[in-house]
Order: sequence, then C-alpha cells, then structure tokens
Amino acid sequence: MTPSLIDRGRRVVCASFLSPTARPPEIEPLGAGRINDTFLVSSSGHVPLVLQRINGDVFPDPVCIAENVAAVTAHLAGRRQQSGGDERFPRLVPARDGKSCAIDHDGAVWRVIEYVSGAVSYPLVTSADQAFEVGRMLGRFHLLLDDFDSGVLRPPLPGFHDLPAYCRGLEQTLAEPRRSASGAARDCCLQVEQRLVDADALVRAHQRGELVQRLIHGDPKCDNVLFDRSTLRAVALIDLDTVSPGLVLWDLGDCLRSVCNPAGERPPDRRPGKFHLDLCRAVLTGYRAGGADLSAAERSLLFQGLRLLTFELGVRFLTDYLAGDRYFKVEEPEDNLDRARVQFDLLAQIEHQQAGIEALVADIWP
Ligand code: GN1
Ligand code: MG
Repeated sequence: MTPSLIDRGRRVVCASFLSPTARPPEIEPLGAGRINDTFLVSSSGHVPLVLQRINGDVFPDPVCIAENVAAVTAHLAGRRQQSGGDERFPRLVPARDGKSCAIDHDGAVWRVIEYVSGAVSYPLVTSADQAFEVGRMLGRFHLLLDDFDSGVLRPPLPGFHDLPAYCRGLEQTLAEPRRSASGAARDCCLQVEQRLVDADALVRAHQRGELVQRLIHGDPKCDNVLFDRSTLRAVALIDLDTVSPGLVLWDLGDCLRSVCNPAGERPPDRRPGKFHLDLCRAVLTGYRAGGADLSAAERSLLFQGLRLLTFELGVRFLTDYLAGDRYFKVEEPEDNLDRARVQFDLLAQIEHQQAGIEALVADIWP
C-alpha cells in the first residue's frame, strides 16, 4: 500500500530524531490520549521511542511544551538519582540538531520521549494495590519537584483548571451552540447551574492565601502512570505537557476522580460510574507513602478539590459537545456528551459520599 501523505510526513519528521544509520522505523499508534497523537517508533538497532505530535489547536505554543518537558524530565532524573528511587521517568530525546522538537511541513510540532520498556499503563484501575501505587507515584512526583525552579517554565495552557472560566465558556457556547442543548445535554446544563454558586471555592481559598501554588502535573489520570510489568510497582508519571505551578488539590482531585471510578470516563454500556471509597483510601494512603504532605487547608479542602475537578471535567466535555467537538478527540458524535454525563453522575455520587470521604481524609491525616 502506498503510504499516505501524513504517514510520509511522520516518517520525515521521525528521521530528525534517529541516527542517520538507523533502518526505516515501524511507526504504530500508541495509547489513547484525547489531545495529542502518539506513536511507538521501533527500528532495528535503535531503542524504541515515543513520537508525539503536539496538538497546536489546544496548546497555543507547542514548542514551549516540548521545552518545558525537557526541563522537568531532566530535573526528575537528577532528583531520582540522588534519592535512589526506582522510578524510570522517561526523558525528552532532542532532535539531531539539538532542538527539543521538530516541525513538519505543515508547521506541526513533534517531540520524542524515551520509551519505558517492560512497563505498562492501565486505562482503568482494577485493585486497591494499583490505586495505592498511583497515589504513591503522584506523591513522589510532587516531592521530587518540590525544589524545581518553576520560573524556567512557560505557561503551557493558560486557563487550565480555571473552573469559573470554564463555566463562563459554557455560557458563551450556549449563546451560540453548534449543537442545541436538548435532552441529556439540557440535564447536564441544569447540573451545572445548580453548582455555579461555589465553583470558585478553590480560587477564593487561593486568593485568601489559604492555598498556595506548587508545581503540579495537571493531568494525573490513571492511564498516565506507568507500572513495571514484573514488580507491579508504579515507575513513572508520564504526559508532562501540563506541568506548571498550580494547586496540589487540582492534581489530587483529578487523580481521585479518575482512579476511584473503575468504570472509566466512557463505559461502553453507558452505565453510570461509581465512586469507590476503598480506592480513594488507597490513593490517599499511597500519596502519603510517596512522601508528599498536605497543609491543614489542603486537607480540609480535599473533598472540594475532588468534587470541583469532577465538575470541571463534566463542564469541559459538555462545552466541547455543544461547541462541535473542537478540543477532545471523539469517535462517535455523542462521545463528549456521554463523557459529560458520566462525570455528572460521578459528581452526584461524590457529593452523596461527602461524609465518608471527609472521614477518610481525617483518618489518613489524623
Ligand atoms: C485530556 O490528553 P489526555 O487524554 O492525557 C485533558 C485532561 C482531561 C483528560 C480526560 C491538556 O488528557 O485535562 O482530564 O483528557 N488534557 C488536556 O480524559 O486538556
Ligand atoms: Mg494529557
């Protein structure tokens, strides 16, 4: 079969990262990211690599993303070595001309990171042991970056995790939707309306100085954790595009909403997800074991963090559905609406279990 233009473009850009003597590589899709395009590059005589096309419609400055990732991964590798941990954080592989990324004939930005062999990621968490490991890895990640000079990073995605801004974006989209808000979309809009009143709870706590910003991952959902296939320990947190200063509760909230809902973001049978308290306990116990700690204010607002991050993702999926699927990749026309419904169902469950979640936090941080 004759390779398509896109295939040929990918091959040309890939060559800028491989040694000139490398054999023509095999390039196959990898993972299920909703934003970037990711490929595994294998070529005999060369270690396997991960090639990614950074989505320029989402990230306003894709070159800065590649440079940020280079700085963060270099720091993680250094700290891991000093602390003797068993992590295997993949590093950015510069192009042959020394740059952090390569640009193809269409102006798209590509970068390459090391492939961690013998490791695997799980789209859904299936046991408390896995949940503990995800939490431990997030704690370890926060700990290893606690001395990183965030001044060297450029903001990857302005407005990321700004929930009041996402709510305003939904309102604007509703004024001129690409799809009308009927049926399930209307129900989701009602869910949003009921909760607008305290959508800025974390922002206000930050403005009052109760919550301080630290370096965070931004997207620590369960499939961004790599596990060693033989030890079953978590060995890396990947997908560092959104690393930036932020609230640690954004990370914990996002991690918990992802890990504690083993039905996933888009169950094939559209069954509502369920929030599992035992997995929540395991994640938070793991987080503590990873060495990171929370301030008193962070502990008391942890439930809000989980609640508001789940709410936020529901608002983002819903807005994208109404705006005509411009941000998250979709396979079916209703994908973003289904994803929004799952998050709003999960949100209701989280709210219903508030007392249990708060008791558990008090138990882990007595
Ligand atoms: C996106 O690209 P991916 O799949 O790692 C999104 C996250 C969402 C997630 C939901 C930059 O992450 O914020 O939580 O989808 N990343 C960005 O699956 O918007
Ligand atoms: Mg991501």
